[in-house]
Amino acid sequence: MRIQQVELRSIDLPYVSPFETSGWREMGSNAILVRIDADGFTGWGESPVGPGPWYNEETTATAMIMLRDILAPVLMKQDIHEPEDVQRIFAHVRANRIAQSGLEFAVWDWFGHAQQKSLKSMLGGVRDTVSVGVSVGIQKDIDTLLAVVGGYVDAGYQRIKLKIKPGWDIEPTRAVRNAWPHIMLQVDANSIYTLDHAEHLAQLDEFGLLLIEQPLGHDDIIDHAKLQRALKTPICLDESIVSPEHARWAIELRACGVINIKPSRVGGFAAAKQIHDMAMAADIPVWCGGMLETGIGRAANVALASLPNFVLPGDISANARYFIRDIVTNPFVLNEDSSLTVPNSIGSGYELDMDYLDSITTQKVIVKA
Ligand code: OSB
Ligand code: MG
Repeated sequence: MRIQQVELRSIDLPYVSPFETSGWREMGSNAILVRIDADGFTGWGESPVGPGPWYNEETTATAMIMLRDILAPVLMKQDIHEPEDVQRIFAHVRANRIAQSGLEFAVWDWFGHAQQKSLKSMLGGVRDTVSVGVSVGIQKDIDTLLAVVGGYVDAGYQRIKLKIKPGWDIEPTRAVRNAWPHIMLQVDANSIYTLDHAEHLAQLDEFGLLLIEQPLGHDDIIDHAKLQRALKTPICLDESIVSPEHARWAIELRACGVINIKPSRVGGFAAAKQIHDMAMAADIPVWCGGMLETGIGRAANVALASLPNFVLPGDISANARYFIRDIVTNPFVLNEDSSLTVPNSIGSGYELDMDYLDSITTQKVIVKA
């Protein structure tokens, strides 16, 4: 197939509450949604970017320009025989992986619809449900944190991830661990610490955490390998693993015991699958991270998390944890065992609420072949 038209939408979709990490605060999704049309079929994707370059180098504005001026025109000049072709076509594009991933995802979705297959079956998923948890942002004080976590535990979430930063790490983690001695607990620093904090971070070892996510530099692997030797708790890399090559480097250097896979961070599902397979061969468990995706990206993450080596709960909470109103009419609902059910329907299994999507669209750009 050859893509005839790409439609790019900027959106403004408010979160139920602000989301705060060690480095930034978000009020709503400013993702770019990508629609492709070819041969009478449509595919949708999502590039979950935000206003500033706080997670990686990309922003809503840069992703829009990359998609409009480079990625869509390049892709529309090529025949695409299978979704994996996109990774080959973009092999010479540097960085800008979240932008790439929105288009790649739309191509997977297009093939799902054209070939009447579910994304789960296309990716090689093996599970009917996937275990999930919640990522809890930085709160104003520990009482508020305990109330927020308590709400999620009452809603049925059995794994909690706490965002941490200097001044908000050991004590909040201790408080949550004391309140819920048996819950699966992990922390995420979003690159705020340095090796000088090794002894400080080792205090987290007493809380029986599943993992400590991305304590050091967003592009570091070497210092993470050093830090891992000073910690009992497994380090999980997020920001640092932007490609299958980076995953191989981290595994060879023993920089982590766990990998967080986000298809958007690594440029798409082909790369995500390669990292999954490589980690499985090296006995490194993986889990599916999130970028506060809308119902479009969420459904894709659920399908990906049904692959065999996704053995830890994902940051893929029910849609209602994120948005007052999402852009899909069939949101995921949490099952009693803290899981989401993987759709078997064609594509990734969501139904778009087009009128509502139109109402939260702030800019629409059409690129024609
Ligand atoms: O570091 O995992 C992260 C959200 C946006 C950007 C980066 C991260 C996150 C989260 C939330 O932790 C994950 C989610 O629930 O989508
Ligand atoms: Mg993270």
